[in-house]
Amino acid sequence: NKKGFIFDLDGVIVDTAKYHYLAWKQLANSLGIDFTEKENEQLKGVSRVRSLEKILSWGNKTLPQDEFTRLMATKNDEYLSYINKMDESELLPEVKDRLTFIKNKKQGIALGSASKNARYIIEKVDVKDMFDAVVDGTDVSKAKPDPEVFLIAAKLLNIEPENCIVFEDSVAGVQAANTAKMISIGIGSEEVLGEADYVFKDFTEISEEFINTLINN
Ligand code: B16
Ligand code: MG
Repeated sequence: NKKGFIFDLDGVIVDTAKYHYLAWKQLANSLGIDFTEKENEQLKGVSRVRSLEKILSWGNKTLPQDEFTRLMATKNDEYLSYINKMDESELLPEVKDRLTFIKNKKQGIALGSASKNARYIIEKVDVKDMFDAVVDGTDVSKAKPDPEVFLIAAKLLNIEPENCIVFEDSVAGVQAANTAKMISIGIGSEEVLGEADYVFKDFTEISEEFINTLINN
């Protein structure tokens, strides 16, 4: 039997949240809007458009469409200045080992990310070859918690959603996996990700035995 293992990117494979934070903070502050790590938490798993809408609403600001579009590009340029410097040393602990283990077991592996930069990032940190399918922010029309991103991934893997397992660090992503009828594994704190079927702090807590159980059930 073959299972589909679907990985979110930011917060699961790499910690790019810190770069999103720096880029959004610079942008928000330039508009006179306060932006702390607490606000940044609320942008996890959220699309770029929706993120800027939220920041503007926190600052009680509205912008004409062309200015909005320009600021999104400014944020992304700043974000990419950090991404350009990334290498495999920024992979989160034991992610690569688990990917290799799953690959050696001949299971399906897909990426399911909201980021439009996902393809570039997995190349930068040298895990691109691990994935049989990649679905990112350029492939979906509906953002998480809509299950679209994971359903497309399952389809590309040619594996039924019921036989897929999703690793996610965001609440919206866990909800998307649950709605898709996939097994949801939260990466982070039980307090935040309580809706997931299982929660682990990070991949150091996910044993090969546990992965074997997922494959065989
Ligand atoms: P981009 P994920 C998400 O990635 C991030 O968690 C979220 O903070 C970001 O706004 C979103 O990607 C869009 O990213 O601006 O690069 O298109 O967690 O779904 O891998
Ligand atoms: Mg994430």
